Amino acid sequence: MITFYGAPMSNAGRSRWMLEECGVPYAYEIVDLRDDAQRAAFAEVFPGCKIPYLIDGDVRLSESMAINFYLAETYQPELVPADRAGRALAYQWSFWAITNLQPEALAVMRNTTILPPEQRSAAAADAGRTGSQRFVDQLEAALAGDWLIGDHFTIADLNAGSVVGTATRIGAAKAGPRVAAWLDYLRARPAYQKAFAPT
Ligand SMILES: N[C@@H](CCC(=O)N[C@@H](CS)C(=O)NCC(=O)O)C(=O)O
Repeated sequence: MITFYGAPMSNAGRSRWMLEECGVPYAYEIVDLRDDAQRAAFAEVFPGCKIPYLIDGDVRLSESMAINFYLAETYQPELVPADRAGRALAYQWSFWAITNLQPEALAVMRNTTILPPEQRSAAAADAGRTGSQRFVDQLEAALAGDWLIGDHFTIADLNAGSVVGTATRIGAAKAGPRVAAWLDYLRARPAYQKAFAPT
């Protein structure tokens, strides 16, 4: 049985979504890292002390994108493009989301909600909005059909969609019509609904 450590409204959401896409049973351990006792207990399991974290037999993994590739390749291989160029595109969109868009959106979140008001910077939030919009516009131009790669849903849609969904939901960027329709398809998926249902 897989054990999955995560929490609502965190980077773990995209790996929980992938677990639901794979349809494998798993034990969901919710960890509140702001709670000292829970943090200490989780550090015994994973000294890096970040969620998501996954244990599947001998496999122990952190990093949501790595977890998602492992889960898809192991349990739902059709989510990973079979050809090398398609797989490279899946990596491209996954890294694009987590290294380009996510830090910009996080800058908006930190400077509008996470930091105490006296530590927030309006300039940093504005810069984050500008950066986020640039990347979401890039995606708008790249989305030629319904999905990022080929003619069906892949891990690229899930990994990128999880970050784009957050960036647009918090108002870091506005989705153009193609991105908005794509996000609607993603949010309508039963696995998405299960993963993000209130716990
Ligand atoms: N790049 C990692 C980021 C993981 C991460 O930063 N998780 C946050 C929750 S959203 C966390 O565990 N923070 C606790 C800490 O940094 O101490 C991933 O995508 O899995």
